[in-house]
Amino acid sequence: MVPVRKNHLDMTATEKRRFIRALLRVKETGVYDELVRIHIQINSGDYLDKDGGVGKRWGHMSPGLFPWHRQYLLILERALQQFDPTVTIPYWDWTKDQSPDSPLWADTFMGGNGRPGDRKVMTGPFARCNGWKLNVSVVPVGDEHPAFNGNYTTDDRDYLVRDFGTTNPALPTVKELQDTLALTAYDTPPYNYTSGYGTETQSLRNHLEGYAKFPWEANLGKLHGAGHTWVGGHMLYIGSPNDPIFFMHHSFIDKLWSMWQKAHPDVPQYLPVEEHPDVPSLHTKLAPWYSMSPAELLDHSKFYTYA
Ligand SMILES: [Cu+2]
Repeated sequence: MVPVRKNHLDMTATEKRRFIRALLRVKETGVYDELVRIHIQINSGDYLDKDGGVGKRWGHMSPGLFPWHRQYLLILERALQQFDPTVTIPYWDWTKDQSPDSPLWADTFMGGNGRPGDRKVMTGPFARCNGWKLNVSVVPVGDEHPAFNGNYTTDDRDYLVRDFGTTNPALPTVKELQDTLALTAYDTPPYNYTSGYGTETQSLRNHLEGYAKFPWEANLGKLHGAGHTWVGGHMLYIGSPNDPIFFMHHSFIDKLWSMWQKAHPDVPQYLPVEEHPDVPSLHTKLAPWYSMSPAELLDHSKFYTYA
């Protein structure tokens, strides 16, 4: 039987408790921090290579966004299941679940916003005072916007930071999501942060990632980007997996990818198909694991389903 990922709003108190307990165990083993390290390494390389020429952008500003994060989440999910086979990564549907008072941020689940001033998270299982210690804490260096900045340095703060609604006051709307899911091209050259923006071509990937927008939209940084920036704090930059909400955010992104596939079965499900110098092609095994390609990750239903 294939595990089922659920909207956290549909989970029982026991299911939520088991998810949190498994997360805390995986943190203890060091596997969690290893995943944070991998994300920083890959994300940094992706951003530094945003205009191409350095190597491949594996998981950001790249068609690899969806398959790369799918494999990344699967690694966490399997680690969680070693402790508790019933656990899956729930998702957060931020088009509907937008209140800071959502059960999402309860003390028994994800914990709340950071406190005034230093924005340190003080409640819930991921508060420093309750034992959640950041071992791979980094901050960006330089003036570039965090969503483009691949330069980082060690941060002395070993606690989680959140700052709801400050960098970005609005979570995504149903309309921007629907218009994005209606796009018919998975991605388009040059397969970076400019794909499908201000042109006749399209890029589901770049619109969902948040670097492209429709003429009626005011700001860049929507959908995937907006989820990160609304939570703020660690979710703003490359150390974002330090905040476990990262995984629930990306679980929803992963679900959206599968919804798009279902809605557009007759177009190429991944591009590029041919070998490409800057990004993974359909059959490129993804770094840093080199075990699965986008082609092998296209169908999630062999790994899990969505309720
Ligand atoms: Cu990422």
